[in-house]
Amino acid sequence: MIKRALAALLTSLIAASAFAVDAETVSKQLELKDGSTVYIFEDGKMGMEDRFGRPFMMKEGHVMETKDGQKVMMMGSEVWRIERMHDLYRGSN
Ligand SMILES: [Cu+2]
Repeated sequence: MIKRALAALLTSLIAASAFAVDAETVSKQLELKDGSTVYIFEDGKMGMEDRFGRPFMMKEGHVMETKDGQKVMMMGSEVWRIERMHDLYRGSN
């Protein structure tokens, strides 16, 4: 009986930590001048979201300008990670 409760507890702990790892993959979020958002993942790669919150592709090397005038160069185009993030936080839409 105790063993079974322990196993259940372990399973939920593992599930919780897997979720935490996913949540940590975005290290920075920048608002762009045109209203879109860049998500910078922990490995330095990025994903784009338009001003309506829809993920979109952007060519690597593209220079973007943030609202406060910073220039950021596109590294990677991790559309799938943005979509996965949406599935995790907003439910699939
Ligand atoms: Cu971009």
